[in-house]
Amino acid sequence: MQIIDQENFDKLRALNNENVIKIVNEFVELCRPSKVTVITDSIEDIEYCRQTAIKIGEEAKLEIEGHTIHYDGFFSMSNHDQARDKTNTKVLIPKGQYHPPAINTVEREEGLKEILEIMKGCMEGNECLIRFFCLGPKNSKFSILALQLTDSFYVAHSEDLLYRAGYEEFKKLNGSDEFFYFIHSSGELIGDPPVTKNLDKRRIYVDLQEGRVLSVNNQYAGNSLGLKKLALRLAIYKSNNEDWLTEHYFILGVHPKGKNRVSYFCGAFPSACGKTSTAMLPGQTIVGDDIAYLRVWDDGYAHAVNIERGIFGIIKDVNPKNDPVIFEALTTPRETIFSNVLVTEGSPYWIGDGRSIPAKGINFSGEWYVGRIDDDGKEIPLAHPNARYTIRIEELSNADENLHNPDGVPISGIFYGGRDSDTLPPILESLSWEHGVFLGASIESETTSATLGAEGVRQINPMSNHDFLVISMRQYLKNHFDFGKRLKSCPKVFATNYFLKDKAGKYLNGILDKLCWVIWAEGRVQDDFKGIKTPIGYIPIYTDLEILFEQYLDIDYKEADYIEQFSIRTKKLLEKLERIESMYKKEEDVPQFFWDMLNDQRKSLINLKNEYNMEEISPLLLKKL
Ligand code: SPV
Ligand code: MN
Repeated sequence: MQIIDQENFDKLRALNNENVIKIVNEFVELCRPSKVTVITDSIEDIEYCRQTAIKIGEEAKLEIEGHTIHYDGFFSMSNHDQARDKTNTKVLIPKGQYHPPAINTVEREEGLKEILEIMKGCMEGNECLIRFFCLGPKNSKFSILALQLTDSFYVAHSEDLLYRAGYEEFKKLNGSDEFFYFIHSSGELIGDPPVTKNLDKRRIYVDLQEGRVLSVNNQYAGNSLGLKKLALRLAIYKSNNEDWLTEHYFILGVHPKGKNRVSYFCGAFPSACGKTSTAMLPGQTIVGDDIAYLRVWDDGYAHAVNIERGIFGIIKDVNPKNDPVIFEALTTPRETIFSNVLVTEGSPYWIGDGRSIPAKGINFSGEWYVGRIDDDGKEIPLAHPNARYTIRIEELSNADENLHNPDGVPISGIFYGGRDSDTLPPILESLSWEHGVFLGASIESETTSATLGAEGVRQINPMSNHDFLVISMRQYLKNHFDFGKRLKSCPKVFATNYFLKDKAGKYLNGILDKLCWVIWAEGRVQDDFKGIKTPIGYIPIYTDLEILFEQYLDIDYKEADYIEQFSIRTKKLLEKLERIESMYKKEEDVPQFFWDMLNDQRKSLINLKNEYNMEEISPLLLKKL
């Protein structure tokens, strides 16, 4: 290899791993970069990535120390690279094997042929970085190592913020091939800042057989960073063929006032259903906001780790009122990458930041001004709705002390958060572990203006993992169910819905009310509160909520509000069961417990409706049962 000099080659050789050398050789030959640089865990190597990203224009410095801006390829509101590309992300399935209907698949040989052809020479004229990371804490049974080849310094820099360094960990592999690997190239670049030119040739192909993902002609982190949603898919495959879980979960430490204790919760929420804001609730601590691995631990509890150490968060609507902790972190000096926001006089602005909108600036469309339209005649917003920030969790004042604990944290509860205006109450607790799996499998969210198409369309998103399920629903649900059965003490499972509306379309809850639901759930797992048993799960007793609202939010929570929010809407709930049934009927061999649960729910809701001879049953009536 001529394009790799002796110093860099020595860094590779020091790993004593022929598998790594083989992969590097194969893809350097295919992608033909002009130079190969191996990045170790040293401060100088890491700093090289960060500084070069700025030097070559993939990032630019902002006014505040440590802040930079990066733009992903952007041409118009309908043709861009600022979100995950579901259409061109495909799982390679060997001939004759089952193609899960929920995701895009392609026959393996055919898919490989296509992407390897696109990748021929894709790094020409560019430098290829070889990077090593650890998904999960170091020295932990949970963790998986990952090798990343990329020609994007932005990708390499983002991964420094988001993942733990792994070069030294690779040495401990003793030559084994027990690691995931990711090959990424932004492809041919145009413009200043440089963005991917050939978006029509954007491909992200997941090769389960080899434990690798090939990704080309893109820059957006959800498509390009191997360790984020690409590794999520590989880990879902691996864990479901073993005995642990990979989930699209945040991990939150809940600290009720005056109790001197912490209980850890996981939570899965589809986009725009309050995931990050739940993980960031005031007075609580954060372990992670996106992806967790869970194992049955020696103490009989489920333990979870955050496989990341940073946050790639949606910046829209982050303002001092809704998210004081993040807003503070984003407006003070520290290493932070802003992507796809507006920059005016060296400062970043985004939609819903609570400040007055600047008249002009630079954003993904170049020179931007209020009222500017794109080639499709659409008004260009000041920042993309999916504009993001990348930051380390340790930088936050609410970082949890167990963030890097190799044993993870014991999980007491799991939240599944949906979005509907008229069906589920704000919080309920499942009747059992299997009912909890059913609740997770039936998370429904209504589409919002953040995605193209009609608003208010309900979509079922099992465990918020719909886009990443590279295995059959049968296998996924069965493993989830079995996981709980192997625990001495199962986490209690809760469903949240922050988006209930009244008949006039007004939200029934304030943005911070979720703090009370979370504290109530913590009290349930610690046996502090009694619940009211309903066919769909346990709901809170009014007087407990009245106290919590007063204690945590200084709000006088009225009984009438409680009745409106927690009534059991039998008609709407039965309609929801219909939707769940019709979606799961499309899947092959859904486990029997799921159908039993669905049928039980239906029967008991019909009984309840008949017993009271009404469609909406007040929780106060139920209490008298
Ligand atoms: C999500 O969409 O769930 C994210 C951002 O966490 S992305 O990296 O694009 O997947
Ligand atoms: Mn996510």
